[in-house]
Amino acid sequence: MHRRDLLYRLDLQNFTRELLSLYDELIPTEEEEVRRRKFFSKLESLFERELPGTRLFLFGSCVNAFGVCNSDIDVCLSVDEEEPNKIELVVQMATILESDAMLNVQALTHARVPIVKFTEPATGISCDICVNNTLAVVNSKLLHDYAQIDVRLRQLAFMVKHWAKRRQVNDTYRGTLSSYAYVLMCIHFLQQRRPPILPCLQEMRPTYEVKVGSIRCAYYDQVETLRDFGADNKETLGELLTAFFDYWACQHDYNHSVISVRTGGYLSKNEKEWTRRIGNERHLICIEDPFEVTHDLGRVVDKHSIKALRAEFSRAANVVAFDFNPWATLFEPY
Ligand code: 3AT
Ligand code: MG
Repeated sequence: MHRRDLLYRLDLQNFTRELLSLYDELIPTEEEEVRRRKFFSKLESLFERELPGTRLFLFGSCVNAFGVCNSDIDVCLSVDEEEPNKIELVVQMATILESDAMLNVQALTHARVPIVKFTEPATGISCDICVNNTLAVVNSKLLHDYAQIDVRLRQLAFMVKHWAKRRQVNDTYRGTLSSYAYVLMCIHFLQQRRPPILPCLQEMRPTYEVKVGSIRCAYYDQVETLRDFGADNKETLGELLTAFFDYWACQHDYNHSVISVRTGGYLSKNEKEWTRRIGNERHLICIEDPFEVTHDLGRVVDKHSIKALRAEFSRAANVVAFDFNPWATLFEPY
């Protein structure tokens, strides 16, 4: 091995060590998990009393394995009605939560997905509750199942989410991507490594199947049988994060390609008919939702935010390739 290659290897080893120690710091503690479980059972009792006949489900990062410490909690209220009046229910929940002395209760009735937001005073836990968002519960399970196959997915996604929050490119209201979109980007990326680190669960014999409205959600969920799937690939977290940023900075074909976790590969914008701007949807970066396949998670990105996003990918790629202390510079607040 050349001296230069040897130095590069040593740097990468160092980089991986630093990233893994950050990963450990970001994992929620057992104490936090206990606090969250208590919070949720208290909420369940409140709703049993005040809205009998409904049920609460957790979704998002508190159950999908991609929640870092102090994340908020996403809850779905499930009501037995085909077309419930979601706005009315959100307002009703806000009243219930306010009379239970919750803080900062806000009913966001005009959001794409109406929600009520609040904070529990005793624990400081922030929580969002939406209505009948069964697909989000199912896609949280899919992400959780992928995370059981190879620990490098959780590690990579923690780094990418942490980077996106620090660099302010994790805000759909401001035209950048959701945490959910970033995790899908990580899954897709690990499906593409050679040898692959993750399989494509939706292309395998389904062992789990539910129907959400007209959408059939089916995939192989016996992931405990796949624990060795990525064993032939020896890439470390430092190598993967470097390659991830290089992919989104230099290699992705933004003009033609759609990434698809569902198929474990790429689709073309043409076949998805995501080539024209319709309303505010521009498809400047295309990430297919694994179940709601007409849904592009990149649709929130506009002509300004795509520039900011790609500039951040390039910055990250440069930092990890050339910076003397990449782990420090990479996560510097924007
Ligand atoms: P944070 O740790 O809160 O940043 P998260 O995984 O909870 O990450 P979000 O709060 O962005 O992610 O979203 C909560 C869940 O809602 C994640 C996913 O199950 C669902 N979700 C979010 N955005 C979409 C979307 N555009 N389409 C479908 N499901 C979505
Ligand atoms: Mg969340």
